[in-house]
Amino acid sequence: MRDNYNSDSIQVLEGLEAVRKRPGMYIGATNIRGLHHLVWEIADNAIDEVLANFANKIKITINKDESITITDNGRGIPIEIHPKTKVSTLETVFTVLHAGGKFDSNTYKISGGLHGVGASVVNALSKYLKIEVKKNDKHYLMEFHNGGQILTPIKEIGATKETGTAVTFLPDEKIFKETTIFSFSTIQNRIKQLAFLNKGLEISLFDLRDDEEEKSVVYQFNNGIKDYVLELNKTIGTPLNDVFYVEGVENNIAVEFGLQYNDNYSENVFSFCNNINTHEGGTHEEGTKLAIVRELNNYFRNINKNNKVNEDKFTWDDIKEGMTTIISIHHPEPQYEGQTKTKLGNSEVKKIVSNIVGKGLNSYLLENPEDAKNIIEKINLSLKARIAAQRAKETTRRKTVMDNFSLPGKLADCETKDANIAEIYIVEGDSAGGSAKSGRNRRFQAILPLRGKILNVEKAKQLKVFENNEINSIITALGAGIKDNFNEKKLRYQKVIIMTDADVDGAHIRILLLTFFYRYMKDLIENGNIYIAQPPLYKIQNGNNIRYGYSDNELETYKEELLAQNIKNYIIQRYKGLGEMNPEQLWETTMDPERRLLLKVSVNNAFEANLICNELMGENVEPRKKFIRENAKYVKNLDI
Ligand code: 0RA
Repeated sequence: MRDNYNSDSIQVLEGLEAVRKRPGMYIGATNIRGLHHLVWEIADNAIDEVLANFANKIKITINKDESITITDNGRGIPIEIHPKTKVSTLETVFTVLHAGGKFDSNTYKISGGLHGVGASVVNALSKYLKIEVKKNDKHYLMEFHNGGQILTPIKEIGATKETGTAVTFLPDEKIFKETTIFSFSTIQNRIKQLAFLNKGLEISLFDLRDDEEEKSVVYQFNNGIKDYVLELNKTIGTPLNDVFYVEGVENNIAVEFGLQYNDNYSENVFSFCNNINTHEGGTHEEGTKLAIVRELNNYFRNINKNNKVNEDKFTWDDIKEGMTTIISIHHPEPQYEGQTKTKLGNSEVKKIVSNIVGKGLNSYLLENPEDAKNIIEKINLSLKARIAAQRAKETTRRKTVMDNFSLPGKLADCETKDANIAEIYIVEGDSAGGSAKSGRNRRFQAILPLRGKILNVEKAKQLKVFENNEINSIITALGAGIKDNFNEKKLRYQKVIIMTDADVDGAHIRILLLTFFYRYMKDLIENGNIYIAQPPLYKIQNGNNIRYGYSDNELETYKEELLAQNIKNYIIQRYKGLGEMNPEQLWETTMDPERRLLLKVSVNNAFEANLICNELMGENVEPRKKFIRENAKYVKNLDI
């Protein structure tokens, strides 16, 4: 289909001025995310050439001057005159908005889709942009500057036997006011993911900014999604089977799927369409689940002839525990829905995916009886646990009804019933809880003290989670239920603030709490209801003058200021725990809305956060220890 590309299909819509006036509309924001968006945009075009099987190498270079060069070994962007615009196709692609056909499926554009706004947007937001095309035994060059104005019209600069495209752009600092510095690790993470998602593609990153050491990485995964599942699962637990892998194409839709169980209990289903993580799922995920449930039940019925029951025995809830699976599809005309436009809507996809995954899984189970046995055993255990958990839940529910929605005894609730102004502090330890109770503004601040460490939900079976006292108090205090039954309208507090000591134990408790919220009340994180309190690390007192330091840097600054004023008799107190502060101090430094510092936990990238949770919470103790050691305040890492 993409071989029939011709320049006619490029639609001429509007000029580049609009992009410079309202860049946010095209790339989301002009912050560091928006800056990297430019890289994804140009890389997407090269990936399209890979998907069309005309290229297999992409190289990204961060140049000394913070410009980026993206090179591919494809056919080279067409340079002949475009019938509609009367200029070269190359020029059209870089000057006309939506050229490349977001609204026209009859073009080469296939990857991206979410941010498929086209190369012209990158040109509009760049101070300088250069394209080099090698094709027809010639080497061509064209240059733009000042947001897409032609600097050098297309011209031949030499002869070559090679083919390919190289785009260099320098983002305009008048647009990207926050920063124009690229992050090696951000680009590295994304190209590694692209290498997993595009089997066989060799994609490399070079960083030429540091004279002392040139950094570079190269990725190539010849087993695609299979390698991806292996890598993900490795961070979660011990594998129970070889990766089941299948790929297929139907109706121009390419499907790639991998599955592996581990000895843990969390569900890790990830889906992609055109290389984009579809956080909200959609029809490809539905088709996958349908096929897995159907085939596993079929298999179980067949090996177990005595089982006369006709209905399905295993539900998705039984099957998903400890499963890591990735479904990746490439679709020429994706339709996205949902709040963040990350839910695939194309209805025909469900059946196609269900067919391909189902057929593959059926043969895999028959051909690998050892693996099949391990999987079935695991699912049978989950089934038993589910039934037990259901009973436990029913008892709890009955109790709640009889207790007339009684709140946990430890909770010091606030006076207001208005959730819009109410907030709850979840506090580590009874003594800090005591100070917080006396120090708070009881009109709108509730305090829930926790005793000791809370359960690690990543390692525990569902039943244990419901039996855990600390977790039960949190669920009851918040009042909004959990998982699929979570109802944000019933949430009793609009801010849920985690307040723990500023030490390693505090960091651990914070991670355990966040993991619990991530797995059981994900909406809370996604809606921005979860916050981390920031207690001070130091008190600096000279006479009646008291200041608090929230970081080592701040302490140093204060010391320098005092020195500058020739003040030498001051006292520095280092707070080791919340308990060392009296109620007034705790109010002043950490709880007073006028003065406190709260960090909002946002999971912009739920996928990565999930990985961090798994890495930290799974059986493997080493990554967790390492992470906690390195990262007392790890919120920044979640907030990608
Ligand atoms: C359409 C047709 C042809 C090449 C491309 C698109 C193309 C676009 C990009 C963007 C970045 N790298 C690219 N590489 C190729 C080929 C038309 C022909 O055969 O002349």
